[in-house]
Amino acid sequence: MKFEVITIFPELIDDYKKISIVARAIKKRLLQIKAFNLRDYTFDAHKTVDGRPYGGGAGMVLKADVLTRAIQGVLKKTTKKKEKTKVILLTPAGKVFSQTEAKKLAKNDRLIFISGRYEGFDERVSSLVDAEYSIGDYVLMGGELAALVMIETIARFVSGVVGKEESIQGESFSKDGKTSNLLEYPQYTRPEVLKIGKKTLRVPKVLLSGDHQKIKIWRADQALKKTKKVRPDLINKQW
Ligand code: 6GU
Repeated sequence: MKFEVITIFPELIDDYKKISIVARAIKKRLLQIKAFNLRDYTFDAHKTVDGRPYGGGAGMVLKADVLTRAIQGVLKKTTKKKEKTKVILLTPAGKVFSQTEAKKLAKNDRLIFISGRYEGFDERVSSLVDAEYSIGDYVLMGGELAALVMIETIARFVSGVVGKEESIQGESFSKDGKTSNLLEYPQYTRPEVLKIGKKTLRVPKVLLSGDHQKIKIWRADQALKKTKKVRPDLINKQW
C-alpha cells in the first residue's frame, strides 16, 4: 500500500519512516511512504503557500491553486497498474477517524494526504478531495501528526505489516476480537512480585493458576470493568 503526504514539513514524515515496524514493512515492500513538499508546487520566487482570507479575519489560508497543482502533480506520478486511490484532506473540521474508518481505507492501494498548517484551506480545494478527516476533537498545529496517526493505523491492516507477535486480533477497538467493543484486559509479566518503595505489587493470583477457563472469565470481567470506568460510551457503541 502506498501513502503519500503533501506537506510543508516533509522531514517530519521522512523521519517517521525510520521507525522499526514501519521501516521493516517498507523494506519488505509492503508499504511505501512518500512526502512531497508543498513549496515545490508554488508559483513565485518566495514559494508562497498561503494568503490572507477574503472577507478579512485572523490567520492565513492555504492557496487552492498551489494545492491543486500539488495534488495533480502527485496523482500524475502513478505507477503503470490501476491503483485504487483516495485523496484525503486533514482538517479538524473533517469526519472523525476511527478503527472502522481505518479498515475501510485500508482497501485502497494508494492514499494521498493533504496536510495543512495555518488556519485552513481555500474551500475550493475540496473539489479535488475524496474525504476530509480529523483524528479527534482537539486542534493540532497542522495535519502532519494526523497523517502519521492515520498511516500507522491503516498500515496495521495491510497483510504482513504486523507480525504474529503484535497480533491485531482481540485488541481494544477490534470488532472481531473476543473483547469486542471493550478496552483490553490488563497484562502482566515477570517479576511476579514488584516492590516500589513501601508498596508490594503482585500479579493477580488467577493468572498464575493455570486454569485457562478461569483466566478467560477474569479477563473478560476486567475488560468490562475497565471499559465501564474509563469509556462507558463504548459499551453500546455500534461499529
Ligand atoms: Cl486532521 N488537523 C489539525 N490541524 N488538527 C486536528 C486534526 C487535523 N485532527 C484533530 N485535530
